[in-house]
Amino acid sequence: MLEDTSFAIHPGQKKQMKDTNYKDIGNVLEVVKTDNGASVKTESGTLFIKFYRDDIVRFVFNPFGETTLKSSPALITDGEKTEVSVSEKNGEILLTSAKLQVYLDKSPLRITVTDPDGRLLVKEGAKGMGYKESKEIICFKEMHPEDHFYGFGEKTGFLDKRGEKMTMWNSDVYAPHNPETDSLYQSIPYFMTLRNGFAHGVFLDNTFKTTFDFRSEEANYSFSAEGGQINYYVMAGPTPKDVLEQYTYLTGRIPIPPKWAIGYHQSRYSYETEQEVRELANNFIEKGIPLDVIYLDIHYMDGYRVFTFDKERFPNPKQLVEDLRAQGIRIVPIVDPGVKEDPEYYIYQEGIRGDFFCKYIEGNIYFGDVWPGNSAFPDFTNSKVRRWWGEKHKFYSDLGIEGIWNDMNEPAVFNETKSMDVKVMHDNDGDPRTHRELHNIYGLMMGEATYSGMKKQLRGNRPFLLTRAGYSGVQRYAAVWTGDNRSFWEHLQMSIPMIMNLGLSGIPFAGADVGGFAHDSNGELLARWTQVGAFTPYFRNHSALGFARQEPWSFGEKYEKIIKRYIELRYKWLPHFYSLFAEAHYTGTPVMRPLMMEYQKDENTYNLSDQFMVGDNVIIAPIMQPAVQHRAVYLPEGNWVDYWTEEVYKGGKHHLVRADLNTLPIFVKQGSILAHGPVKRSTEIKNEKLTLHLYYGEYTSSSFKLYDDDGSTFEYEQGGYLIKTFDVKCEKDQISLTISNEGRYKPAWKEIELVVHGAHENIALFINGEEKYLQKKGDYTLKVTL
Ligand code: MIG
Repeated sequence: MLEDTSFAIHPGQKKQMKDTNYKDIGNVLEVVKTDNGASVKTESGTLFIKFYRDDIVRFVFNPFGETTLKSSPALITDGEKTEVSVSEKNGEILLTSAKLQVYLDKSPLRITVTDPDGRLLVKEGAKGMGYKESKEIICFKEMHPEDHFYGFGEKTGFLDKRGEKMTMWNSDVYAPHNPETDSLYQSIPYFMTLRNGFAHGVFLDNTFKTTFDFRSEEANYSFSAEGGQINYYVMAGPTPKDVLEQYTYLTGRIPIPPKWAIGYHQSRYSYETEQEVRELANNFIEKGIPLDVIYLDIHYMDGYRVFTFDKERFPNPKQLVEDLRAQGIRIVPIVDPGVKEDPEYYIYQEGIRGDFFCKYIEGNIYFGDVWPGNSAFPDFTNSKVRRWWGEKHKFYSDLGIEGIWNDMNEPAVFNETKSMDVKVMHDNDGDPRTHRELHNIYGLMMGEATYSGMKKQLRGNRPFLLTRAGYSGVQRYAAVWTGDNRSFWEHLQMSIPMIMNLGLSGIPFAGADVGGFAHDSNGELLARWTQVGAFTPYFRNHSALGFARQEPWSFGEKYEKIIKRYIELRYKWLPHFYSLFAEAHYTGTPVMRPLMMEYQKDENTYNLSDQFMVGDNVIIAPIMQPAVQHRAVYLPEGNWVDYWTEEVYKGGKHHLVRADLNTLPIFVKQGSILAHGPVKRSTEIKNEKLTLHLYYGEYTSSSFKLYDDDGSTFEYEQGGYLIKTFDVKCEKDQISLTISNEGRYKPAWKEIELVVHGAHENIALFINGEEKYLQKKGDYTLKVTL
């Protein structure tokens, strides 16, 4: 391949001299006020400006035809009625809502968006919106020296994407995941800008291949698409959490996951037989290592035909699922989109008879080579097909299965382009579009089909779905894992900013293959990776065929002990995690956060890629290098308590901390609360007990919302939940704890144990205004039962 030689940088290479001549969308000819904004006629088309709320405004422009307000399936709302005033002053047009101001320069048309105080969000300068005859569209915006950029879904590299150029094109990338690896499995054409401590968001809802360029020019960034309309939203912030709330108002939030899905998951490509799966489960039980899920990768199927089991390897899947379930372990099978071309296979037959597969405009079915060999691909852009595919999952739910793993749904195909022919014409519910346009939503639509189907089959129980591919909105259906990483320390390091940016992209339920997928893992790496995994929202150990096994005991007792300790720690923290998942469900705020989300004015956090927060009061600073027992940790303002030693660290500076292989550095902010449960072997074991840890610190305060519900049904949508809010206020010699309750769920735990850390003598504890306890002895710990 010529690209792999020096020919790639030959001076005559055309590629290097890409045509950058965009046509500007021209001058404003006329402005007409509309319900939620304005319709602006320009020399080359019509621009719609539509407010979705006070704090969200959309810009749509079609340079090649009628502008339409149609949205991609990422959107779950048409917005709400918003007061917008339109006026004209000194030749400039101004649209205002309570939280945003949009200025239009008329010739040429240039847009500026500010907050009500005139603080700049986005501004067009020398260049604005444009297009090329090739049907490309582009938007330039001014870039300021203070700008930092986050989000963009699943990208390699560091947290802050300033200086990067990124392409969105769902791609199956086996193994590399290098800093320069660009398109991965997810396309989330959205980002958040942080400028001088204020955040705002931009979402380019365009399903074509899109590019976000923060590299090519010093004073501008751009976002562009290979086709379609200019169609983007500006979200006002001003905090990163506000931006997430605004973005997920548009694209939806995660359902509360079933409790079992936030436990520990064990996977391998593949556990190949029923026997092997049973032995695996027994091993966990004998060793007392907690486990909630075992995955079945592609070997469970009959010749890789989805919705089948191989009769020899898995003679009695129903019994297997039932027996494991009795042990508190669930089975999650893989389901790929490719359907084997086999006239004697029922799914293929139904797909052909129902006309459910992707086709060319000429009518012939598109076939691609994947695991089962030549295969057809359901056209998930068609709601009939989604319904059919969803109903097919009865095959799994009848066996007692409640979780599905969608892989290869970019879709990945074994060919030169690695995917489906872009000329394939999707049905798109009667509005046919090419694969070039809809490629990036194939995985999202498969997710919708699978999630909705499973939800129906499970009759009231929550399904769990894991997906590799997605587009904005994928969080409504699935958790996301970051695909085929490798057992390298560098990949452990990279997983942290990647998962944080997924969280900043509306996808809070995310994680990487713990231990690394390809390549041989080792004890030290697995131990350190498990420490991290225990605090990432999605926690699964997975590894590939042909490489070292990496179950917790694979590298000897020394490592097994440490790995077990951290899986147990995850179970201890489950009530805390569950509360954070509920927060994500209600607000869009991610479970795992960059420090910048809580400390947006603190520059030290802006590109901090090797530490993260769990909720708003815990900092995890893992060791991610071999043979290293020390690291620098940045702690923002406030006092921080070492979770293990209770040593107090002053914030606003860096510290050198020591952490032997047994230790994951965890810091808890003074004044805050952690919720712990008992260590259990599985979330199915019902020995509920709740312990709250309150970290005393003079003149500190916090608010913690403990969330609980039955963990398995959708009753929480009808008030079947409990939110207990704990407002903490610590003063010189006193702690006031105010507790309020919401919801009607009666939790399994009957009382809460409260452990106060760091309280010195004579501290009075007030609960809802009543003095409950006076600390007498100097043992620095209070124990009361609430
Ligand atoms: O390598 O199904 O990312 O997790 O084990 C191609 C086999 C197919 C890719 C997934 C990986 C999974 C594997 N799959």
